[in-house]
Amino acid sequence: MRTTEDAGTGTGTGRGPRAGRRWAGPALGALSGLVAAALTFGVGQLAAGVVSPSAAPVVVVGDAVVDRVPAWLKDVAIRTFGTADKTVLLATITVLVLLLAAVAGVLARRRLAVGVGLVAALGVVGVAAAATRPDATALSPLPSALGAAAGVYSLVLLTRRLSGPGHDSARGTDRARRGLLLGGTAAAALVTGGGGQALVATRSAERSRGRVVLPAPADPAPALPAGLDPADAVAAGLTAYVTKSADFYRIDTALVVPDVPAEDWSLRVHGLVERELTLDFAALLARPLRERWITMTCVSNEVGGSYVGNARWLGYPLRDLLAEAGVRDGADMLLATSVDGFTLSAPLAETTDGRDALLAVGMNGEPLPREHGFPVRMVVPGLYGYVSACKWVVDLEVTTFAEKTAYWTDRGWAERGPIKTASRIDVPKSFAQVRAGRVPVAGVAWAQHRGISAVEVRVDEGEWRPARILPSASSDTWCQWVYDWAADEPGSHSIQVRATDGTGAPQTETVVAPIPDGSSGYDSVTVTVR
Ligand SMILES: Nc1nc2c(c(=O)[nH]1)N[C@H]1C(S)=C(S)[C@@H](COP(=O)(O)O)O[C@H]1N2
Ligand SMILES: [Mo]
Repeated sequence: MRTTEDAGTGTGTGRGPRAGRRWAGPALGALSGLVAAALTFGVGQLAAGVVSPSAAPVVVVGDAVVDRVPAWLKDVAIRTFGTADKTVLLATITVLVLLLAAVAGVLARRRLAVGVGLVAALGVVGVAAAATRPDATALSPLPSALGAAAGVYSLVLLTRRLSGPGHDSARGTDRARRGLLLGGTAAAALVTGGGGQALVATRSAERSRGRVVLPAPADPAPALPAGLDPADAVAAGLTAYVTKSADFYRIDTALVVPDVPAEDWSLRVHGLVERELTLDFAALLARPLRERWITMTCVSNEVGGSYVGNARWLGYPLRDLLAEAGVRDGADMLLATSVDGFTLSAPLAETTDGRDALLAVGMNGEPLPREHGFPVRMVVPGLYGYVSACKWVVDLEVTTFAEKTAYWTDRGWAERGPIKTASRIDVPKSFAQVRAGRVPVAGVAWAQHRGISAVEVRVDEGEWRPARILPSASSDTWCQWVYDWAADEPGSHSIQVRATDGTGAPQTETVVAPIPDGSSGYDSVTVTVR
């Protein structure tokens, strides 16, 4: 479709009112495209609020991207953006779509079919992504399809109405009409999008979580020993022994937190077992539950990093559940699947050797927060999260490493993931200026299930000196340590820390990156004494 404005631009002289009009056409087109895209997102979000939050157009495309990007790129993204990688990805997709929509809007003014085709193609990408998600249902493509339909419809409407003749005769009313159309569509986008957001916020998992009443543990966690969290060190920045759930690191592949009401949850245990089992939430809560302090660590944690946290977990021992199912000979792996399709391969040996490997329902005295796996997740002391801590777990298959692989092991991470002994300096912070005299150096050290037997500190690569290890609830948690440094010499100094685990094995000095089986090397800080 050719418009009068477009026809006129060819003769513009580059200055004055004509120059303004030369850009008016494309600018209106771009604006139409943007507003149509906004309506696409709005309608898509509204439909997602009804169907499922994870079916929102940007989210399904993001999920599809996450599953398809090569492992190296994923590592770069995690290294660059840390836990903000999800936000960055969703924002990138949104900006790309908006740009393409603006282009579609411009093209539509010359040829409606081309612009519409571009918007429809974006819709097809969304529908295809939605339909191929592992948790896809028949309704999953609906938000993308409805969103794209609204986008196409509004683009056609805006292109036709905004490029019609008549504006030369009645410039004022024309501008008002344009404003009304664009503004009206933008308002519709806001209302549908906002409504969708509101629906998502009140989705069932949130309400379900509010109704859950956890039973008292049949086997409670030990009381915390005295002497933890020395006030001066904590005030200076030493990590608290117990990590508040709200501060607990979050690592997962889910772009939106899976929405699993406890009433709808069930777990299937199958594979190399004598008897298949299915367990629902009420049946799980009815079992005698065990409560334990367990420190979790992510294999992606860099030396000195913060992807580690210590919480009080309430759950049912996986070992007892598996004994009930009867593990058959030859099995060596437990393949856990999350409701969103994520899988992990936990070694059966560590899961059933008597340690407190839990099918957990509680964290720090409350139902699991949704981001941490509500209603049910696994927690296994001593193994990195990617081979043990399946959140939103719905399926446990007893199998073998020879037979099956899982999400991260398919992407180059090690098959076995025992946590490496590590220690971290929390205070002083790197590049801190400290007053000469007694300077408290403090941090945490962990070697889950082996425990920590010694922590040592050295300054400027001098003698290793023992730090004081504070008591901990069990060998399955980290411990805090404190070292009193007599900082007498002004100037720049480097401080290093190393730990020894409960078996007497020293922490590895060799510096390696997290991939494939966890980082190693000593943490260090440089401070200036004045
Ligand atoms: N469903 C699901 N479970 C998962 C993951 C995931 O991506 N999806 N990530 C694992 C990884 S790599 C880690 S380190 C822990 C992190 O648990 P948190 O987010 O509760 O700290 O969860 C594990 N369980
Ligand atoms: Mo992890």
